[in-house]
Order: sequence, then C-alpha cells, then structure tokens
Amino acid sequence: MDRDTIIAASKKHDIVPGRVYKYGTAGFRMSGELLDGVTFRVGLLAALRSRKHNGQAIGVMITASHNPAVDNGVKIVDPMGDMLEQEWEAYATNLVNAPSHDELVEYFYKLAETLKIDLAAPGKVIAGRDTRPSGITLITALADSLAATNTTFNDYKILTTPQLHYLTRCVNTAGTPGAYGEVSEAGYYNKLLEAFDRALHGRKVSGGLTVDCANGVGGPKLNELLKRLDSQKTGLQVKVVNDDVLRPEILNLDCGADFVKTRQRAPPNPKPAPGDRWCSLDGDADRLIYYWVDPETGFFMLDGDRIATLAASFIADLSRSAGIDHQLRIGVIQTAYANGASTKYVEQHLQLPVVCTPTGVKHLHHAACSFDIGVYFEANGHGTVLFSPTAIQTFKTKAPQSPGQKDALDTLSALADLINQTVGDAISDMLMVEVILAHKGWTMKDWALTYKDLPNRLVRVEVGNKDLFQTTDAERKLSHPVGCQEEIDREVRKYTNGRSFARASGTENACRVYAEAATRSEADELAKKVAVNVREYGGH
Ligand code: NG1
Ligand code: ZN
Repeated sequence: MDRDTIIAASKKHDIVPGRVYKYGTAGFRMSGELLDGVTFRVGLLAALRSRKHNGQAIGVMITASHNPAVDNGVKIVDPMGDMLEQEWEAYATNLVNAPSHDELVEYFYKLAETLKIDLAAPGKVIAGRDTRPSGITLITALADSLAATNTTFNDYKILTTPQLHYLTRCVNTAGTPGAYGEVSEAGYYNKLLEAFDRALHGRKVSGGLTVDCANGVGGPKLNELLKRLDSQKTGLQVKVVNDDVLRPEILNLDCGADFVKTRQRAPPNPKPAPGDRWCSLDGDADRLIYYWVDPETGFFMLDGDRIATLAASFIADLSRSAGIDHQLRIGVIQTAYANGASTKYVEQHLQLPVVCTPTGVKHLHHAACSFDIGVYFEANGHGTVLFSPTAIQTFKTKAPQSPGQKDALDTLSALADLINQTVGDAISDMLMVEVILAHKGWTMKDWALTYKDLPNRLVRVEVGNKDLFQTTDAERKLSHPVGCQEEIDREVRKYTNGRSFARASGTENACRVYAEAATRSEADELAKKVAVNVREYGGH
C-alpha cells in the first residue's frame, strides 16, 4: 500500500462536504446516499484495526437497523465479535471527517505510527449487509479501500447483524480451543438448532408462533433456519410474516420490533388473531419483542425487560437446581428506560443485583462481563445473556449428584451455546424464550403475570441545542442545563411511583423524555410536564 494508491481510490468515494460525521452508538447512520465516502473511510480504519490485532479479522456491518429504508449505516465489529473499542470510535470520527484526500491519508499514516501498527503486515476484513439496496454500492466502497490497503476482504453478502458478529468470532477462533463455531452461515443455523434441541431436553414447545420480520433480512434468514428445524420433534411451529425483501421500500414500514415497541400495538398487517402468539424482529434482526392480542383486554407486549426477567429467573432457578448458585454471580443489566416494575421484580423477587448503565448496548455488554452470568437487555428488545469462561467450565465439570442436577447443568450448557455470546440476536433470543416457556410450561399470559408494568410514556422533544443536555448517574439525572433537573424532581414528587428523566438522543437530533407513574393518565401528564420543561431549557 502507498499514499498515491489510497488517494486515487479515495477520490472515487468522496464524503459529502460540509457535514459533520460522528461514530455513535450505532456506528455512522444516515441517508444511504451520504455514506459512500464514509464507508470507504471505515474500511481504512478496519484495515488498521486488523493489523493492530495481528491480522485477526475485523467485521464491517452495513445496516440501519430499524430506520427507514432510505437510511443506511456502517459499523465495525471487533475480533471477538463485540463492538468496536470506544477509543477507536474517535479515530473513526476523525478519519471520516478529514476535509481532503491528502489530509485523510495523512491522518491514516499518523494513526498507524502512533498506534505502532505495521502496515506491511497482513490484514483481514469480513463484511455483511442487510437488504437495503444502497448496501450494494457501499460494499463496493469498502472493497475499494481494502484493496487500496492490501487487506484481505471476504464479503458474506446479506446477513443479519448478529450473524456477522458470530462469523467474526468464528473466523478468529477457528482451530483454537475457544472455537466459537463453524465459519459459515450454515454453521450458525446448525449451532443454534443443535443447542435448541439440547436445551429443550425432550420437552416440546406448545402453541404456534407468528414472527413478523419487519420485511428485513430476518425474514430470509429465519426461513433458512426453519428449513433445518425439526418442528415435529421440538414442537416449534413458526409462521413467518412480513418477510418481503423484494420491495425494499416497505422495510420497517408499519411493522417490526421498533414499530411494536414505540407504538405499543401490533402491526396492522397482517392482523394478529386474538390469542395467537406473536413476536417481531427489527430490520437487522437484533431486537425482539413478543406480544399477543387478548380477546378481552387487547394488546399485551412482552418487551426486552420481560425477556430479561424471564431469562434471569430461569437461569437462577437452574443454577440453584444444579447446586452452583453459590459459585456463580448472576446479574441483570438495564438502562434507565427499563420499567421500574421490572427492576423491582429482579431485585426483590428474584433477589438478583441490577446494574444500570447509559443507553447503548456496548455499555450493557461491558457491565454484563463483570458477572459470571450477565443478563442484559434494553427495553426495546436488544440484548443477550453472557456466560463467563468460569461459568461454562463449571457447567461442564461439576459432577452432578442427582438426575435433576445433571438436567440443570446440561440445560445451562446448552443455553450458553444457544444464546449468541457476541451481541443481542433476535433469532437466538427467540429460541431461548421458547425453551424457557417450554421448560416452565408457561403460556404468554403466565409470563405476563410475573409482574405488572408501571404505565409509562416516552416522548421525543425537539430542542434548539440538544448538546446542552448533559447527564450523570447512568443518564438518570441531568447535570446541565443547570436548574432543569430540579424542575423535573419537583414534578416527579407530585406522583405516586413517579419517575422521569431526560437525555439527548445519541441517534437523533432531539431529546427524549421518559416518565412512569402509578396510572396511565399520571404517566402521560408527568411526561408532558417534563417535556415542556426540557423544551424551555433547550433553547426553543
Ligand atoms: P437514542 O437515540 O440514543 O435514544 C436509541 C435507543 C437505544 C439504542 C440506540 C441504537 C431508546 C430509548 N433508545 O438510542 O436504546 O437502541 O437507539 O439503536 O430506545
Ligand atoms: Zn437492529
């Protein structure tokens, strides 16, 4: 590689000038038309990152998840399948914002020098994209930057985000004792289904399940999995809906996990029959929301908080049955958006510790690593359960004292294989939920009865300058603008079980206000009052 080659390639993929780009919680995300140069430059960073990690493969995922079809995004996956290390987010931002091709290359070489990266060493990048048409040209931009930097490039084409995370870890662990799985899409399905079967341990799922795939990549991928599923043996009868990826404009349109969660209702089309079990994935299949429409009481949603509490209660029970509950620390990680009733349920009923982190799965993932078993979910349905090497070792080596203990240890071991250890994965999480319901012999209603959600409201508030809003205490309090938090506290005190907070969105140019209280009307009223307050302090 040399400067001239990189400059020549870069000239084919310019950034749109006059814009400021930032590597945020979801990488770079915006209108797909603006991302050609951004993706080229992300390729340069991935080329550096791979060499920094002795040539291990770095993943690049092209997706805008639950955003409208015209948007797209690009993010980097680290060698073990987790999200890009925070320090490097700033390098990504700087590279992408370099005003000229010369300055871009200048910064690239400067980074290599300060980070002591040997550019002559081999580098490797793998990529995947969702079903957005703009992804095809963005992959070309990525391929060009990898060619210009002599980096080996493997394009896995259309994948869910969690599949790309899975593959990245598989590539880098192949042939080692920690091998994560077979390096192929088929390997992913086989690993999940083998573990699903093992986790069920002869039990059967009861009741069909309709899966709304947001007309995104989850549709074809779930269909691939189902082709290999023994639905007779496992009892899992899935009906896939909203899996049309041939009309890109309907991606995430009036369907999918984000629609269901934010609108708090089922997709209008097709309409769920009363009593049927449903779940929705988002546009890149890393979020999952369950729900049903009750013939008497109407729509009922089981969101990320519910999935987390279900998983935590099951795993805690299993570890007690296995006799290892005193050896392993189990914890639940949430954000401030978790319903207060779920937090109370985990702390008081399950007697497990809860950690609250700022929004964004990288924070939750990080906090989960400090437990032997860390259950983390955002209320929006994105999350997973992480098992430490000690936990996995314990499941395998502990000598069972009874058939019950053996069953529990085997199930825990199977869960560690079933649940994606790299990132939240809607398809893997769905199989986990089905296993747990089958073990407990629970209907959706039984699951819903574990606790009662506090009524809540999330509102988006347009402000003059969202950067004025600075938070502390895992985003639960505002430190700035000065005085704003006192006003919020004053309002909250007026309500039974009242809780409210405001923060600047990391993905949109707005603030978000969340409020919960004992009744629907009180939650709405509190949200409204705090929103007015935020608008006033926000320079409108
Ligand atoms: P922002 O826009 O920072 O609130 C949203 C979600 C996050 C996370 C990111 C990334 C809410 C309230 N916020 O972040 O949980 O998923 O998008 O996609 O759901
Ligand atoms: Zn997503």
